[in-house]
Amino acid sequence: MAVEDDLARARAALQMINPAPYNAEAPPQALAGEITPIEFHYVRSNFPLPAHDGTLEVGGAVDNPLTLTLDDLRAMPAHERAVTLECAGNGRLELRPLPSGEPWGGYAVSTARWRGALLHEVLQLASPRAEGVDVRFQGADHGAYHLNPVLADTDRDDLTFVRALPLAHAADPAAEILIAYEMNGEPLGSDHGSPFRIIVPQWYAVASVKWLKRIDVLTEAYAGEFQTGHYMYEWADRPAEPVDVMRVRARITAPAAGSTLSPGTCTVRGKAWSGTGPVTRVDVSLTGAGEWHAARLDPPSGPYHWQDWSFEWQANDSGRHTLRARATDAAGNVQPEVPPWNRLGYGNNAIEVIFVDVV
Ligand SMILES: Nc1nc2c(c(=O)[nH]1)N[C@H]1C(S)=C(S)[C@@H](COP(=O)(O)O)O[C@H]1N2
Ligand SMILES: [Mo]
Repeated sequence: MAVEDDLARARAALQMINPAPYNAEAPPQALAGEITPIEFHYVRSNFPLPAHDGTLEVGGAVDNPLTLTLDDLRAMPAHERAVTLECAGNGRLELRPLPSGEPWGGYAVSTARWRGALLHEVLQLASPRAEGVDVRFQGADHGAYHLNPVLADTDRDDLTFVRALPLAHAADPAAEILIAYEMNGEPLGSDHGSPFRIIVPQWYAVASVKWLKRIDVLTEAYAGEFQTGHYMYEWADRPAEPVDVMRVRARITAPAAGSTLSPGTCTVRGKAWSGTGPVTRVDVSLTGAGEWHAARLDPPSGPYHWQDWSFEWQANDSGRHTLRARATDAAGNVQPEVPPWNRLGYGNNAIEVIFVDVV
């Protein structure tokens, strides 16, 4: 009972888009601050909340298999990073024709401070063999899954959430991948993967496996429903590609879409992020057509953290106005005008358009 009350409280501030499995967007104010409060952080789960026995097995092609507890992870050097997580399906609702999948608007994105042990140090303890190719992460969550008609019956009846990363990335100290047990200074809550989860900076959040139960080093590339079935960009005109790093994107957080303003100076502001970041410029358009104006862009306060931008708009003319914001990142990626349509609706980073009225 107490547990259910806690869960209800934790979920009260979110915009639910699916009750079972529980999926919910952040409220717009989640994007206002540097860090999203836990109760505003979006939640995306493919299965019901699992039971977790508190242990983590590390095995497969390793010389030294391990069983770790939360205390073991806490006894290792702790590492903390603010990491912006975005669901690969964020913005799916804007795509036409509407792909199947959770109908995310634009708020399946949040930033939290994650603290945990470093994955590469855990892997070092286990000592992967030279023939290792991928590192596979298994969640404790599982259940019926009928979203892919080509799945084997056994999987349709009971599938577990599993993802993998290339061993070279998982074992790279520079990747700063965490086995996180704290979020914003508190023990991980059940919706976010308690007692511990993976956090993969810069990747769409599907890589950040919650309720982590097993880590296995594999000697071949992993194929599985959440790796090579779903979470693939299925393009109309070229071969499919795996969903990996977050595409460059800006959101407008003020003024609110559809709001009415008085004439005068209006500060247009928002957030911008990229998995191939940092973001190096944000431009604002006030007409819906060309004519982009450079916004002021704050430097990132961390390597995996969304950035603030703002633009002083002289909103003197009454009437309806079209505001757009477009981000460019350090790798030279720019947001497209038209959402990149793919069958399962991932990676929509099209330029946001809002309307406001000056009266
Ligand atoms: N075990 C497990 N991990 C998971 C998922 C899941 O369904 N099961 N969903 C993934 C997806 S698609 C996203 S977007 C993020 C969401 O993390 P959050 O709920 O903490 O925001 O978790 C990822 N990790
Ligand atoms: Mo996701």
